[in-house]
Amino acid sequence: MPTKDKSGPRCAAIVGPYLSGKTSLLESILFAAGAVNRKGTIKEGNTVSDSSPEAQKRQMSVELSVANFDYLDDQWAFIDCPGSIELSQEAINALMVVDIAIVVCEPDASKALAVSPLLIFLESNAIPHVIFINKMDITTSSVRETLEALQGVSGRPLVLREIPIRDGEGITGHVDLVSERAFNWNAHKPSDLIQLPDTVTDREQQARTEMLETIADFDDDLLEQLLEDVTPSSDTVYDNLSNDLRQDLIVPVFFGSAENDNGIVRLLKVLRHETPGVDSVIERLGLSSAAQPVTAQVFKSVYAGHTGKLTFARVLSGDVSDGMALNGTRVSGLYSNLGAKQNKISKAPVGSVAAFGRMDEIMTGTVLSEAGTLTAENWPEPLKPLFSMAIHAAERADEVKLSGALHKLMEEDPSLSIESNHDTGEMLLWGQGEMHLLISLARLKSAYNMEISSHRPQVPYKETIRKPVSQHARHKKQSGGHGQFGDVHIDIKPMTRGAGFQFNDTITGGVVPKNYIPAVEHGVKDYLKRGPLGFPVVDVSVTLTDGQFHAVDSSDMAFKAAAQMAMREGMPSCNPVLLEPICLVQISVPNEFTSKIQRLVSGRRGQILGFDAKTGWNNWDEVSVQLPQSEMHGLIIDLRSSTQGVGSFEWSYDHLQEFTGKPADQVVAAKADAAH
Ligand SMILES: Nc1nc2c(ncn2[C@@H]2O[C@H](COP(=O)(O)OP(=O)(O)O)[C@@H](O)[C@H]2O)c(=O)[nH]1
Ligand SMILES: [Mg+2]
Repeated sequence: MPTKDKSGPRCAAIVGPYLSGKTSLLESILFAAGAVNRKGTIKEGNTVSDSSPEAQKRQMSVELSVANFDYLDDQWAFIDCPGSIELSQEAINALMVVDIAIVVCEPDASKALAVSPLLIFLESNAIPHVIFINKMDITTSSVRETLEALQGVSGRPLVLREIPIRDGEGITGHVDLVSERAFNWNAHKPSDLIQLPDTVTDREQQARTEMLETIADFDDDLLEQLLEDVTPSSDTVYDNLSNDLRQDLIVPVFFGSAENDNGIVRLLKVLRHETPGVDSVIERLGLSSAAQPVTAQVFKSVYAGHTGKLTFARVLSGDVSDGMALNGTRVSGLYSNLGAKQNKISKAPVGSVAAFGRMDEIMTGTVLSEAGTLTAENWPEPLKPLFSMAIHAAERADEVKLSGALHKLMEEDPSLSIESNHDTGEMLLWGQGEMHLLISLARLKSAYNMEISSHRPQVPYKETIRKPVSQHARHKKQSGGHGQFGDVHIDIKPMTRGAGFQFNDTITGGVVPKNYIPAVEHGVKDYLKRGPLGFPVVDVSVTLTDGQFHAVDSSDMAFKAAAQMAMREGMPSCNPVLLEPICLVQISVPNEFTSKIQRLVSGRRGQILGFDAKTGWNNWDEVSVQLPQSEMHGLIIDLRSSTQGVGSFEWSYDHLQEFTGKPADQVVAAKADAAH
């Protein structure tokens, strides 16, 4: 056995697709380590992780939870991450601070694709990771098949570290390929060491050879030994396995059952011996050259009711003590968590994960230090918004409170954002999908007791004209004392797309006195807020060419009214047309789905501009598309459902485009209805 790194508490993230059994695995690990006396279950809602009301209601993890515990003489912090792709910001932030990731998978080849985005993230950040194939108690498919499918989505060679012992369909134990020892599994009890069954010897030899050959690719000495038929010492094999894992050259694969507590101690022992220390995290974050006596990376912020704000951080160097000032803010309360259970501690040593109390100004992603001068160069940007809903407080009186609560929610979850849409007057909540937003709204209700109404956002249509018109209008009123008089001739002309609005005058001889001309422009602009079709008008020029005034009765107000009248009367003859916003969308999918995207896009009145292999993404394509904004809503939902949940996109507003025909008429009719 190799000597293990004694550098302090270590940290592992449990990640993987929704429902693969991550929360159950953590529970099983805590049970095996003696950190809980009785195992909770997802069904009963009493697991250490998933303590929030939203998690219990949905029986799924909606945010990460931290569990600190000891195993043998080591301290560990495990972070259970939600699996839903809509909540992946949590996992991304957690993964940046851990020493190792445990990727939990279904024992099903057809579901391997679901881990692809996660593996790509781990590889691109060189985060050491192992795969744990769970639910071996109910699987009927072979480990081989699952492994092959997983290899198809992994950029690193997978190294199977054990093989199953089968009895008919069921799995009764495993053989460790390094020690070549066999174990018989017992439900909820430790495994028994048994003699290697004859039925597995051939398979064992073959799998062991494959394992050795893979690691020999990274070690010439080992390769030589294999070529010369020398059996390498188990120290050599262990050293290679842990070095390759630490450098993210290989991905060891284990299997078991979180439900029955099989393969769990095996996994814990591997982690104990092969997990690197915190130094590799410092390097990953880009902080190596910026050493300071005490540093900690913040990866999560939570507003926890009466406790106030909790800032979760991994201590990267030194010891953090309660009361210490970091980045100009005092740590007021220091806690070690076991799920929702908080233990007050006085010191968080290097390597540990702790919750720091009441650091109100400190945001997720911050590097804490006494000088407060550090930033993690490689901290990931928040995920870009994919789906939105227009929201408002059901009670008017809650509007101010809503804005405060939303800001807290965004602090807790950087993949949420809000936008006040200038054109439609709506407040939009943006996130990673419909469920993500529904969970956020449920949290607003449970944490801030606020009822929110939500609906599909309006599309900010505009309109323009296709024909020039000259128009005369006179505003004249004779009521009582002072009259009103303004008279204008204007030319209304279309302009090129994107030109906006222009106002000119060609008045000579003071037929409209200079001081009234701004009022004419004012009147025109006022009208353009809502054109003949009911939408803001763009890309027109208006020129004041002639007019008349009255020495007593003319005024700014009268000229403004005359200009509005001229627009109102002239514009309907200008052949108005609706403009719809078009977005530029970069859709990323595994290339087996690229042809499906074509259908998805044409079904949404979109246009494919081209596609290419996505750089750095094994077997993924990036498809460039133009899509009307009205078709963007729900795109992520359809995209995920046609790509086994993994497709995604980035988008930006591109241009306005004429929108005609029946769908356009419907938009105009709906707007007219809404105005009545
Ligand atoms: N049969 C079986 N079911 C499991 C196993 N692990 C988890 N489950 C079940 O799978 C479901 C999802 O588990 P959970 O831990 O919440 O998955 P997570 O979404 O990855 O955290 C629950 O109903 C668990 O009881 C396992 O090893 N075997
Ligand atoms: Mg979970």
